[in-house]
Amino acid sequence: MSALTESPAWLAVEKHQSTLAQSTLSDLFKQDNHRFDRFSLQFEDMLVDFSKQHITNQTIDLLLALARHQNLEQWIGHMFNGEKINSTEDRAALHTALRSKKTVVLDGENISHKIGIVFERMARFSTAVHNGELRGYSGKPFSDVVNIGIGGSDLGPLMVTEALKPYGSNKIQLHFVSNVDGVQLYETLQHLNPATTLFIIASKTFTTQETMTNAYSAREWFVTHGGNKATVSRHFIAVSTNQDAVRQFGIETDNTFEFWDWVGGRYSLWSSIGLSIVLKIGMDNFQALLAGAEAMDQHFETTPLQHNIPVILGLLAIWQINFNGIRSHAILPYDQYLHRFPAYLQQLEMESNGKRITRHGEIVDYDTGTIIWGEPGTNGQHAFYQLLHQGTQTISADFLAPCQSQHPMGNHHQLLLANFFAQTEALMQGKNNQKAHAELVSQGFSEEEIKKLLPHKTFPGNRPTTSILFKKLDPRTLGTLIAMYEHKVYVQSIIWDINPFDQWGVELGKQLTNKILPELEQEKAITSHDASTNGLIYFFRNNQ
Ligand code: G6Q
Repeated sequence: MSALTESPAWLAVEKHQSTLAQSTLSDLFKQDNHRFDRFSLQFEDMLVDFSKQHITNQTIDLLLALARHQNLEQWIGHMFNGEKINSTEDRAALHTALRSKKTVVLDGENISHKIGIVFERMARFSTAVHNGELRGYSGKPFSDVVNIGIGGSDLGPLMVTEALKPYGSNKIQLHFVSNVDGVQLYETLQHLNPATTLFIIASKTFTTQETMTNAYSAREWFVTHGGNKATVSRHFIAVSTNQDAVRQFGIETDNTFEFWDWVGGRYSLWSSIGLSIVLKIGMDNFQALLAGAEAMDQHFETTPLQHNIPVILGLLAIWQINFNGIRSHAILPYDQYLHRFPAYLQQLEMESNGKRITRHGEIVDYDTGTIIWGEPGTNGQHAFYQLLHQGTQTISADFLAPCQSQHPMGNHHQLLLANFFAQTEALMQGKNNQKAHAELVSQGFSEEEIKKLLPHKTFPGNRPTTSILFKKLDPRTLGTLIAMYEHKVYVQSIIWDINPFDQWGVELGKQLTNKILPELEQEKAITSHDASTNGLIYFFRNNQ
């Protein structure tokens, strides 16, 4: 047993859970008319209702005691103060500095000043592209921008530009290429004109195999379809921390937008990795996105734990995962523009908290990261909600929706929200035998038919959900939402005593890829792997 799971704070939550498990969520609602007021928090235009979580006041008090036991308040301070909390890489995690209006100093250096310079360059660059001051080799203005990047250098800008489509300029069509599968680059390029296409090579390290392969192929396409080597520099720009590698690729320093090692990949959309965002929605909207995130940062840094939204959300996740055995969490946006939000949060949570070693190098004896997935409602309702309602595992979910549609049309939005509310109510209440029986009687079924159908028509309910409503999905609100989830993930990591800012787990596969690639290109006998891997390689070689 670890110090954490043996601690009085942990054991107290465990004991409380076994008592609380005897009542259902519906019971808890019946016992307390003020549940909604008690268990919901508001921040600016956003409401977070966690009353449909299986909790009482005591649950929150005990989880807060656990947070204090793990020194959560101090750790929040460590992050904002730029301490090297990414211990395995000996780095700070200062994505909050990118959106802070205060001056942030790291290792004696005013990093806010450096950030300001890059943001100014991004603004100037984007204006110059928009007003045609910067043009392609033929003299025509740019019409298309292709962001080549992967993981943190792709998912954030892609999610944000999809979410904020109504704020985007029609002058620029934005494309994202991430997969090393050549079909993605092929499908993107075949509709583009090299003379009016601008490529952003977005890579923190500028060594990522997928991104560099795509970047070299895009350059090859460019020089063989009308461009030439001399004009590459007008059409290729880089976003990176690795200036040397950028120069080696052939991109001038003037065309490079820097960021820094204290910005983690999956926390980098706020940095120059957001250049594609700026090109699409403009600097003012990007600043509004940053301002929304900063507002949430301040809330997280200064609000007492019991009223602190990311703290409560993080602790509820701990409650579900570690004390209620719920290891799958769905993100269900009732907003089509948020269709990439689940994928974005999947990386944020699973890459950050998918760890099994504590900060002190010990193997944990409790569950950490959870499985994050999801799709926009109402599509999910007609696909996988069946398992949420009647499957054998309990899955928790966040439901998200704006109160105002970006494009009101008839009663679509009311219908969308009616579905949202109905689903969370149904997941909570379920339908017992008695109710299902009465319904079948009223539908005219005979007792014999009812006997057969009844078990299939009942719903256990008691499925925990959190509802997040906001006025409108504008840049500020989106910034607030993303920062809220970033901090929620951080809170979980502190309780679990793990480092959420590294990602060593992606390394092993990369190393083996490098070993296998030459084997696919040769005729030599392959014996060095296990029988399955050898067999797969042979099958591929014989059929490629
Ligand atoms: C994110 C991860 C990872 C990273 C990609 C791309 O936190 O580190 O998703 O963003 O591997 O890395 P580069 O930006 O260095 O190409």
